[in-house]
Amino acid sequence: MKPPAASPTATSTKRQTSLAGFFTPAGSAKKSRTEAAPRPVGRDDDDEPVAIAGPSSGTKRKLGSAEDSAVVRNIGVEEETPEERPSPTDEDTFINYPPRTHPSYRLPPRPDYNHPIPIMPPPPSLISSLRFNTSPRIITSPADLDLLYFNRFIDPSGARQLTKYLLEAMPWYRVNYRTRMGQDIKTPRYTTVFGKDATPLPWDQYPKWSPRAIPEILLRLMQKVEQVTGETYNFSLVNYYSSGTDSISYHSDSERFLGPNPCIASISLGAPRDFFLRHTEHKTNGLPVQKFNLHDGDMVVMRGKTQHKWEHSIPKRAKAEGRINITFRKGVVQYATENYLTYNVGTGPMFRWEGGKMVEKGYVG
Ligand SMILES: O=C(O)CCC(=O)C(=O)O
Repeated sequence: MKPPAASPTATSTKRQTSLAGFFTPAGSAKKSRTEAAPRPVGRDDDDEPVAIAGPSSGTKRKLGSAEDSAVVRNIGVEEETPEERPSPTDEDTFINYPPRTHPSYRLPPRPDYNHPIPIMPPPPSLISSLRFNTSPRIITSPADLDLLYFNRFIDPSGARQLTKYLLEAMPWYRVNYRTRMGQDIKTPRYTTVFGKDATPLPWDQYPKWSPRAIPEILLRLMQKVEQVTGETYNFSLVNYYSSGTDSISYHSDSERFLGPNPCIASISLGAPRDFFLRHTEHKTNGLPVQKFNLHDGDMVVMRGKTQHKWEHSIPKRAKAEGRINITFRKGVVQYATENYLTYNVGTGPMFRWEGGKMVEKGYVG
């Protein structure tokens, strides 16, 4: 059993507002140990084909299918009402911001590098409201599963403010794409992505897609998550599920561009949603689907063999309120940047959260 490694980084409760020293001095970056040859891979099959282009469209999943409506058997998570859920046990705040260097995220020339819209800085009240539960439950059964479950990683008051801020501050996309098999896919949720792979390729030399700097609040969260997971990351993918019809179907994040045994940290904000995991060989080994009901502020960290042996999903539901999901991952080759921008930003219009709803803003950036 692998205990969560504590980071050696010192804790600081003071907010540092200056961005001076954010840059990595030119030429100081060391070559990444994890650099590997790029290998193009297709989109992981996490979105369902939809009927937007005639014959190639696939079957649409019915809401509340038999599997989806099965009673949620939380493993490692007691059934609790929000009021009964324990408060954070280890309440500390952010560390080490802004970073001067980072082991896997090569810092951008500017903190707002390639943002399609100005992303308003997080209000100091949001920063100071964030408190963290840094004591996870370790879940290593059934076979091949290796999870850390942080009940209310972010405490409720901070989580509420963070949800509102992210909704309003982020550029959002609803990506449509065609698979190599010719299927047209409409991603059934809003997405956005920031970050750059660990290679030393300069920010302005990506031929197809230019990486976007990780905005302040996500970078702060990333550093906190690094501290409690003992891993480093360089991408933040953010999903917004506006209702129960928004979803992500069974997939694994086992792409080669994430390196072997990728660790993915996944934070939930807003309304609860079911999160299912099924073993890749469940049809032969009979392992049951593992069902969690993720609440506001919870964090699940998938590590070890989990991405290779288990698939995860957020199934559609007849009724659900808005939920944001933030993931942190580490891309080790250039293709990671291309893949994530292609499938989480795409070439379609941008949306912004205005007046309590998503408003299409056209093509920006
Ligand atoms: O929303 C979630 O909790 C899961 C998101 C996810 O699986 C992904 O972005 O790959």
